[in-house]
Formats: sequence, C-alpha cells, structure tokens
Amino acid sequence: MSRIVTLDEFIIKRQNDFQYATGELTGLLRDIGVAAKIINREVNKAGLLNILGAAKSENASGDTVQKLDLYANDKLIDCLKNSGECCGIASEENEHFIPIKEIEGKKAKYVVVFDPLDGSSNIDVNVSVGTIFGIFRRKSDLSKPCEMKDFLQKGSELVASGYVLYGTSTLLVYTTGRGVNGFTLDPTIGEFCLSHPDIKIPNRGNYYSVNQGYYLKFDIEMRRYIDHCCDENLRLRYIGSMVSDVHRILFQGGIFLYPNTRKFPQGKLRLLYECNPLAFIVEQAGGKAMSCQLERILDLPLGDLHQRMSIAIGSPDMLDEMKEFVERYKVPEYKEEVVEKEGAS
Ligand code: AHM
Ligand code: MG
Repeated sequence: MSRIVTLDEFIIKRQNDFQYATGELTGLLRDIGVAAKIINREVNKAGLLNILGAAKSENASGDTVQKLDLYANDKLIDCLKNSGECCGIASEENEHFIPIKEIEGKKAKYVVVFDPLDGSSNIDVNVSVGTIFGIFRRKSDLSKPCEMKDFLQKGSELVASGYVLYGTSTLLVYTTGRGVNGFTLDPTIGEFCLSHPDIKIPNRGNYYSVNQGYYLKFDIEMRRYIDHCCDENLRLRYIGSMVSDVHRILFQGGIFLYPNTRKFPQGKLRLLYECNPLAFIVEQAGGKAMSCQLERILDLPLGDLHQRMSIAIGSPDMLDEMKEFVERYKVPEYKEEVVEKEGAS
C-alpha cells in the first residue's frame, strides 16, 4: 500500500520548491483547507439541521442568498481573519472588500477572493456545490490597510487558486502555478489526501456544458458552435454549478460555456472569484479559457469586484474549434457609411 500524503504535508513539501518562500502562502492554503472541512461538515448535514432554504436576503449581485452561502462565507472569513497571512477579503456575498487587521504586528502580504458556495440553487435538492478561491499578492503599501487595487488584479497575477467540490466525496483542487493537484477528504481521519496528482485535462472530450435553455438568447456564432456540438453527438451535461461542471471537464475533457445573453450582455459569471481562479487551474492543467469575444480570461482587466464575464473553458482543441466558429460566424459590427454627395463640400 502506498503511503498517504495529506494536504498539509503536500503543501509544506511544495513550499521548498519556491525560492525565498517564507511559509505565508503555505499557511494561507492550509487555513482555506480548514475552512473547507468546516463547510463540508455543514453541507453534509444541512438537511438534518433544517438550515436549507433562502435566508431572505440578497447578495451584492442581487441573487437570493441561501443560508448555507452565508455560513460558508462566515467560516471562510473567520479562518482567514485568524490566519495572520491575509490582509483583505473579497467575496461574492459582500458588496465591498473587507480589510483585515494585522495580528501581532505581522504585515500580511496576501488578499483572498472567493465564491463561498457556488451553485447555491443546488443546495435544496442535494446536488453538488463548491467553493472557489483565488490568492493575490497585495500591491499596496504593507504598512497600510489593503486597497481596491489589491483586488482588481488580472487573473494572470494570481499566485494560487483552487476549488472545493462538495460532491459524492469532497475534493480540493489547487494550483500555485506549478501544475494542478487534487485531494479527497477522508472523513474517517478528517484529512484531505492526495488522490489526483498532476492533473492534465484531455485535449478534447465528449462533453459540452451550457444552459441550452438560453440557446435563442445567445449570439449567432455561439449558436452555430452549439449546433456543431449537437452534430458531433457530444453529451450535454449541465449541473448549474460551475465548479461541478468544470470539474467534470477537467477530468474527462470537454467545454463549458456561459455566453453573454440578452439578460446578461457581459455574461453572468463573476470574473474575479469565479472565472479567473478556474481559468488559472484549467490553463495549468493544459486547457484554455477565453471570453466569448475570444480574449484570454486571465488577461482581462477588472473594473469592479463583482464584474461579470462570458466564458468558454476546457479542453484546448475544443476551445480552438470554438474560436474558429466565432471567427467564421460573427456578424460584423454595422457601421453606417457616410456617402459623400457629389458637389458637397
Ligand atoms: P451562484 O454563485 O450564485 O450560485 O451562481 C453561479 C452559478 C454557476 O455556478 C452556474 O454555472 C450558473 O450560475 C448557473 O446559472 P443558470 O441558472 O443561469 O444556468
Ligand atoms: Mg458562484
């Protein structure tokens, strides 16, 4: 039997791969692992405790917030506040970022962004949900409270990102820019154990994942690409929890799409704490992630914390194919031609 490697052990071992590493990022990742275990415990017993259902409040983006979203948000904030390595937090559930006071005079270098419980419409029906997180090195003066510019960094500046999937088993997948590794929670010992080392996404796969109910609301080029997926007899899978849908594609290959629609002209998903962390992971695993306007997700500038974006993410060959369809079928922008009249000055 091969020896079990726990998440903590793995993170500490990996710390030695980074020159000048001081253990702060390591500590932060471990704290997120602890929060994930606490959230997992509550997600698993949600039905028993009768804490399902809407908490009758709305989040910063106007969606109905479920009780478990708030619980997950609170636990992550608690763990990060006490970690001593994090100077600020931005969450889907909070309109503004939250600065964190230094602990024992220690100047924390990192900010953390997260969606505490993604796919929350699944909670009431016992379908998988997840936590998404990203870690940035702060840009502002270490001796002052964190600032907006610490959060509005491009995805290409992420130093680490990851997700936790609360599914048939609970998995934590993360990257620090040197490949992607997955850990499964062993409930008997309460530890995340390395189960999926060095994850690589297949070049293509048999799955496409999109809310096909919005088909008529998508741009024509996106409809043509979806028609192509149908022609190719790809299997449609759509859980309605981005973490779960992207997780399937990371392991089995395929493409996940959330294009811009008439209701969400910029796309629905949030760039900072949904698209960017998952794009970093998928790219690190050999995949691609772009907007439906074909810009690389990780290169997109951010205007505000809750900015939305369209996204196509998954197997590299399928993203290239989608790009070809967009280029071929995109309706050129209509520009009124000014016809100069003869004799006009
Ligand atoms: P949430 O973070 O409020 O749960 O919303 C994000 C979710 C994604 O996980 C999922 O892909 C998408 O919203 C589903 O949206 P729709 O119901 O429009 O298909
Ligand atoms: Mg979400």
